[in-house]
Amino acid sequence: MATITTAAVSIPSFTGLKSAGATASRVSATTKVSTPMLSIKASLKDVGVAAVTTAASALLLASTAMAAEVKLGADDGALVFSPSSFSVASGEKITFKNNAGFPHNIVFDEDEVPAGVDVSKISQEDYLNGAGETFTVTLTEKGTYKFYCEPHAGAGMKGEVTVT
Ligand SMILES: [Cu+2]
Repeated sequence: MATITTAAVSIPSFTGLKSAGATASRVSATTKVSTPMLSIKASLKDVGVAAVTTAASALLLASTAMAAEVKLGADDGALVFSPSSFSVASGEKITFKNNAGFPHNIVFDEDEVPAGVDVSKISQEDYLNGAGETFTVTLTEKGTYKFYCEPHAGAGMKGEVTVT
């Protein structure tokens, strides 16, 4: 309950800051020439707004960084996962995306995942056939997972992800 209350309070206050920013920008544009004092005030507000905007951008970047994208087939057409070895944080989204040489699939090896992980729940055995088609999985158990693409494993399409 406490969490819900906090969210309900903080979201409107952030929206309030944003709309105040929009107003400040308009004031600045119309009053700069005639009233220096107002102009300075407006500029100060703009600085505050800029800081808020930067914080929002940083948040956006942080959330983008918390997701891994793996190309199925390299840009040069090689039958590989790209990258083929990477790390993610527990709970981070991993998106596999058809890039070249499809169809592909993503099969986690039951002998090469942390104990207790059910590979049938994290694998995508049905082929991804279309350009840009994606499969997203979230791994929570820490450790190393190995996976491969069934049609291309013989050609070396194998990968490894470490969940930290
Ligand atoms: Cu493949």
